[in-house]
Amino acid sequence: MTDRPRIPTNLITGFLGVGKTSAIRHLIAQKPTDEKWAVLVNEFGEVGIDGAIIEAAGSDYVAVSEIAGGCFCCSTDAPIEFSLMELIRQTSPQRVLIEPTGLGHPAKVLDTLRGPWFRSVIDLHATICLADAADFDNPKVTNVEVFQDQLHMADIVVVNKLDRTDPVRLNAFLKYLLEMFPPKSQILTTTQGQLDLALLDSDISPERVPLFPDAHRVESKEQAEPTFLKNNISFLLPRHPVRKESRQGDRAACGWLFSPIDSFRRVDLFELFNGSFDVHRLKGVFNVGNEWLLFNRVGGELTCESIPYRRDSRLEVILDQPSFDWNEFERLLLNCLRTTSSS
Ligand SMILES: Nc1nc2c(ncn2[C@@H]2O[C@H](COP(=O)(O)OP(=O)(O)O)[C@@H](O)[C@H]2O)c(=O)[nH]1
Ligand SMILES: [Mg+2]
Repeated sequence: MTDRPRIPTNLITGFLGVGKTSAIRHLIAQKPTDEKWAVLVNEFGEVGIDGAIIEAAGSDYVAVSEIAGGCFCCSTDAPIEFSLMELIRQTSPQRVLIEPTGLGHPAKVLDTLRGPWFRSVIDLHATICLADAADFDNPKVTNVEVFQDQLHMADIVVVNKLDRTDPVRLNAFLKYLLEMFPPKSQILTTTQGQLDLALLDSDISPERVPLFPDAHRVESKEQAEPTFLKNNISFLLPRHPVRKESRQGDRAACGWLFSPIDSFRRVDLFELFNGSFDVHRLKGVFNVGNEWLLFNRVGGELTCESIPYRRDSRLEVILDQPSFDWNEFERLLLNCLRTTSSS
């Protein structure tokens, strides 16, 4: 691999739900048709959703690999070295994009990408951090050291979701970003993660060091358990989902995998996902009979779109509270299933 040209690689960072996957989908849409890309996605929860979304947006020329069940910055079960090296070995991509989890700390990943495994293989370009100005007003986010370091270690910060940002909040956030040291090479604004492809070839700055290098180490034994949900649907029986709970600090998370045969009533899913529980992030893909739907909720905002994905129905929920009655939630989820005769 060493005599090949090094592969341009970018880390696309940002907190939960800011638009990282949207940005990657938008970049893929601009990909020259005959260029091969590889995308490595890391999901905090046990059930990976983003890999499915990106796969559905891509083509044979976009290889997607997903590491679910912990962050590669802190979980020993999610080492980036093996997955990325394997992805590169199998697909020989001409460009690599990496989406860490919204709770992930960029420092260790950047160190690994600069380290002996990858130094001769990849050509590290700018780290691009997506951000939502609304998060800048939310102490549940701003107090998180990882959030601060995601901004701190980025070469380029893109303030996304401009459509739902008021000017006062936006200006305060831009002022904060402009005063950061070392300065950002670019500060941009956009909606729907619309990034220009040329941005990927911006240079990385070698001098950015984390403010909180110890943020987000392994906190509980729970996180070090093997990932057993990982894309393995052979054991999924209809109406018997597999569920895995996890916890990160004071955030409870839970994921479900359903048999591909299970079909849901969309109206009931809408009602359940719009419920008044303290959601930080919810995302899922569901078979609703005549099509499959991608549900996305960030805070109180729920969106839904049709998606060309057909593998299995899956859901991941991250709450802004340390515990939750997941049994009751699962009962409500199962109530959304169609019986064979209903529609
Ligand atoms: N209103 C609004 N929603 C957006 C925008 N960009 C992304 N979203 C939505 O925010 C949610 C999370 O986006 P996603 O790309 O999955 O975020 P990620 O968790 O950072 O990967 C999805 O429902 C997106 O459709 C935007 O500019 N404005
Ligand atoms: Mg994502």
